[in-house]
Amino acid sequence: MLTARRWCAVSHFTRAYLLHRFKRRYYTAIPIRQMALLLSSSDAQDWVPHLKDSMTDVEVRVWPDAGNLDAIEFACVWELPDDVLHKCRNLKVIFSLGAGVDHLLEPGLVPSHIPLVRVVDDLLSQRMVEHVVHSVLAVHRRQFEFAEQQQRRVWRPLHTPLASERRVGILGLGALGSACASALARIGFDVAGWSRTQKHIDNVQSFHGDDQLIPLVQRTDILICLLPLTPQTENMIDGAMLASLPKGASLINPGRGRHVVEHDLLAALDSGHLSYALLDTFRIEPLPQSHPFWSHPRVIVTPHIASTTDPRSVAPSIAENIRRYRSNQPLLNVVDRSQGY
Ligand code: OXD
Repeated sequence: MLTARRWCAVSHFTRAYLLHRFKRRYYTAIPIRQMALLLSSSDAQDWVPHLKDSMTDVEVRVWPDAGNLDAIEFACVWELPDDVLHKCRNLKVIFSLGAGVDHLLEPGLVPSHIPLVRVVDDLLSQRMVEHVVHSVLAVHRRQFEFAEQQQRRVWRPLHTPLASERRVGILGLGALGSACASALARIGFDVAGWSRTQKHIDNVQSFHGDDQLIPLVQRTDILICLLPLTPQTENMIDGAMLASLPKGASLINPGRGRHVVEHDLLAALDSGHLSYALLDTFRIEPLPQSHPFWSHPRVIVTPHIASTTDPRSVAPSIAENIRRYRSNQPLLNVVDRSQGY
């Protein structure tokens, strides 16, 4: 047994030799765990430089080159192979690369005991504001009717009310919905919004709870859906809700395709009750070639572009959350799995 007294007594060379033997024997048996982040998304290459710049001490690995899964402590995911996260035994936090997390909450896809963080980001909100303001103004200023008149070489001025005479209703007043509500109110629209709990946004009337959903819809000329997709909101925009809109109203849906009962929407457009549907999200994406939305004269299809996550601003906020995790501070923007967002 090598006691402290004997250790001091041995020569410098003997100490160095003994230390060398000790390291060879034990250090090689104990694997040195390096912290790694697994990235899984079809646009992973756009994220890699920004993640690497934001967190120099974390190794960024892109699926399927994941290496030893025991080293993975963080995962940034959008498209995700079925069981990979369940195999990462040391996983600490999962970051969604988008605002919506509905697809990640499909049963069994991500381990339910690991915190899941969603994107809340100014650039994401700004892009959504641009999409929504553009869409509302296009309906409000009758752009689609003038385009149709142009096809027929018709010169016919159509009356456009003032923005203050147009009632806009937003379903969902989270980060995106409230940014859009404020921007539309600043332009002068008569804006109201509906959410589960009451919200206070300047110049925006707040409706909340089940009882106030239909009253919000009944006072709305342009309905915008920015709800999270949950079992409670799936198929919410159905025949009954569409029938509650005033005749001639329009729908803008950058939320999720599964909020809308497509058959009911087509019926409301065909009967003339609804004027236009501007759809950016669909039940199946890409929208199948044979889908009636493609050729419907009063449906405007965009390919899920309303807003996109920008790695320039989101990578630093992922790094900040990792820093918070390591210093035992509460994480930001953690999904409440009981609410589904
Ligand atoms: C998102 C999306 O949820 O792109 O961020 O749809």
